[in-house]
Amino acid sequence: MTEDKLLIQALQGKQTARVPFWFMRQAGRFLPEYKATRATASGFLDLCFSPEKAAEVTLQPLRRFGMSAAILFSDILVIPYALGVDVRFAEGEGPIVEVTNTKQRIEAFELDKVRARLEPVAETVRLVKNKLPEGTTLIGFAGAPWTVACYMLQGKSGKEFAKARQFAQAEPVLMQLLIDKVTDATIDYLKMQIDAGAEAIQIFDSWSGLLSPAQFAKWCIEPTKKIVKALRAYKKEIPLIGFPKGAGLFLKDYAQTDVDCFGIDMNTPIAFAKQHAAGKCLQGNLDPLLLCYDLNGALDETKRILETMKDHPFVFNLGHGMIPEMPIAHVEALSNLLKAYRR
Ligand code: 1CP
Repeated sequence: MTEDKLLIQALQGKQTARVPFWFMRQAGRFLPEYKATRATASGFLDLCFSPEKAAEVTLQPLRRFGMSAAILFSDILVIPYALGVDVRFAEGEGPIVEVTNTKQRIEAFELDKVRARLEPVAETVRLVKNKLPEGTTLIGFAGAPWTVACYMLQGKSGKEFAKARQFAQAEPVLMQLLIDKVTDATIDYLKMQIDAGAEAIQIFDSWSGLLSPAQFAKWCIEPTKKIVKALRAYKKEIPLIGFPKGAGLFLKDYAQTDVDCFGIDMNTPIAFAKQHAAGKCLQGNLDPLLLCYDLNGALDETKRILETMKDHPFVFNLGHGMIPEMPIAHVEALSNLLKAYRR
C-alpha cells in the first residue's frame, strides 16, 4: 500500500516530520497568470464554470510555490446560483446576490437542479486530479450554510451582515428553512466533489465570528454537524477541515461538529487553539497582512508558529486568504522556509 499523502496524514492526526502547507485563496489576483486566465473568461462565474480554465488556475500556484495541496477553484456563492438565485460578480465590487428573505422565495429554491448546474465544477475536479503533482492533495470546499446565507440575506459583502443577523433573530423559522435548504444543496455539492476526486474538504465559515454563543450553536455548529454526518455516512474516511473564522473562543464547542481539523484565524493565538484542539489537527494561522507588508516579521512569526506546533498534528496556512497586493517574492520566501523545515 502506498503511504498517505502528507496533508492527509496530518488531517488524520498524525505528526508528520515535514509540515504540509497551502494558502487560502492561493489561486487569485496576486498571480499574473491568474489574471491572464481570468481575462479570457467573460466573468468570474464563467471562470468557475469553465473546467479547463478553472483547472488551470487551481494548478498555477503549485507550479510556483510547491504547496502540499491544491484547492479547487470555485466559489462559495455557486450554491445560491445553483439554487436558482441571481448571483453576479461586478468588477471591483465583489458579489451581488439576489436577496431571498421570503417564504415564497426560499420555498422556490431549485434543489433538484443543483447537481446539473454544478456539474462543470465536478469536471474541474476530475481535470485537476489528472494533473496533480505527485504527493499533493486536492482539497474541495464549500461555504458553511451561515456564511452563504449571509450573502443571500445581505445581497452583498459587508463587515457586519446586519440584515442577516436581524433576519436570524426576527424570523427564526424562515431562517431555519433557508439554512436547511442551503445545507442540503451543500451536501449534494460536496458529495459530487468527493465522487469526482476531492481528497479532503474544507468548510469555510468566514462570518461565524458575527454570531452570539447561542446563535453560533444554532446556525454554525448544527448545520456543519449535519454536513459532516452526511459526508461521513457517504465516505467514512474523507478528511474534513472546518474554518470557523472569528470564533476561536468557541473552539471547544465547535469540536461538536466532528471535523478532523480546525482552521485557525489570525486573531486566535495558536497556543490557545492547541489547548482547545482536543488532540485534533490544527491549520493556520499567519496573518496575510504581515506576510504582505513585513516579510522578516512574517518569517519570524512562522518560525514561532512552527515551534509552538512542533508536537501537534499541524497544517501551515494563513489566518485568512491571500490578498491581491501580496508580493510573489514573499510567498516564495515563506514557501521555501516551509519546504526546508523538519520537526
Ligand atoms: O474576480 C476575481 O478574480 C474575484 C476574486 C475571487 C476569487 C479568486 C472571488 C470572488 N472568489 C475567488 C475564489 C475562491 N473563493 C476560492 C478558490 C480559490 C482559492 O482559494 O485559491 C475560495 C476557496 C473562495 C472562498 C470564498 N468566496 C469565501 C470564503 C473564504 C474567505 O475568503 O473568507 C468567501 C466569503 C467568498 C465570497 C467571495 N468571492 C469573491 C469575493 C470578492 C467574495 C467576497 C468576499 C468578502 O465578502 O469579503
